[in-house]
Amino acid sequence: MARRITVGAAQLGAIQKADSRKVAVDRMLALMAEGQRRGVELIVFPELALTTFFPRHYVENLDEADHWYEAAMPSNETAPLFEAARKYRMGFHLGYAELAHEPDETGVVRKRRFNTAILVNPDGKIVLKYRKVHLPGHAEFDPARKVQHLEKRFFEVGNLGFPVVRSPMGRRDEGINMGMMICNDRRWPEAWRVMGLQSVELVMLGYNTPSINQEAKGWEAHHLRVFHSHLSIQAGCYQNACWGVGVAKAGIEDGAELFGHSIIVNPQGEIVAMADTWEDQLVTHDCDLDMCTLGRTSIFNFAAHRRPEHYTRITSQVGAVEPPVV
Ligand code: CDT
Repeated sequence: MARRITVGAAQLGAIQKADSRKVAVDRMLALMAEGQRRGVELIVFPELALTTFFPRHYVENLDEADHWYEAAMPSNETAPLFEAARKYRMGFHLGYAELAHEPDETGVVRKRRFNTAILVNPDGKIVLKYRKVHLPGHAEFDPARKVQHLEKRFFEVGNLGFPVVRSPMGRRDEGINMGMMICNDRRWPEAWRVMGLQSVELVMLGYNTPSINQEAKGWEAHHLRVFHSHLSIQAGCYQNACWGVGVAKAGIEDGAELFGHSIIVNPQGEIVAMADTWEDQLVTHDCDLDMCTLGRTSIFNFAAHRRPEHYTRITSQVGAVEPPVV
């Protein structure tokens, strides 16, 4: 019998700066209730789903921004999501800003800020946590930009790697191999491969991607923004023979446009479901996990074909070097 799970990509329309956590949580609860009616067993919410994409708002002193972060998960405000998971027997993936007090690499306990995602099972238990590794944007206010993208100011680089867990979910009592990445990570094949090497079957990722590239010195065609997002997710799924659920925040948020286009992608790299609004919207697909077998036993049979002795530059080098001139 096929190993199937019905997954929901729960796109969120804009969450404005003035919106409270309750506004966001109530909208997510409505999507979970709809998911329950449509047979969803695992629902995926976007990056920083509880607030506006606040890295567009500069603060001089980071402590002034503490109100954007969650110091506890669950908290009073987010507990209803965990209750809904138990009530509907539905797992969920949630992106949020995390405030932690923990030792840094020197062993000093201090306040630390991460762009985080969690996977919660139908018992309301957190079974996996991921902290964003690839932080785009800049750390200082950039007067040349109409909209700031201060992720490098608001977050530290994640320190949990790209973990994959096998955990029961929905009908799949035997477990599914699940992993997470966040937004910009999807553009980096390294992130996908690290999870592919852990036999990931389902990758969940939330994103907040502006329709306009403020870094572009010249002009960048708008349609390419969506194309590159889809291209990255489709390639990651194909090359690692896994399902992917890419879920956006969409629409005009604090005056800045986020492009939406949430998708579910199969292990052949095909888009099987896509959001077609910039609103809160649930798109679903009944994912056959056995579809992962073809790729991983043929073209992408890693054990048979990978040649890591020729990939050492990937981990020994960061920036590109020039080739020798002959
Ligand atoms: N949230 C996030 O990572 N967004 C980036 C936009 C980069 S533009 C500075 C992305 O890669 O989609």
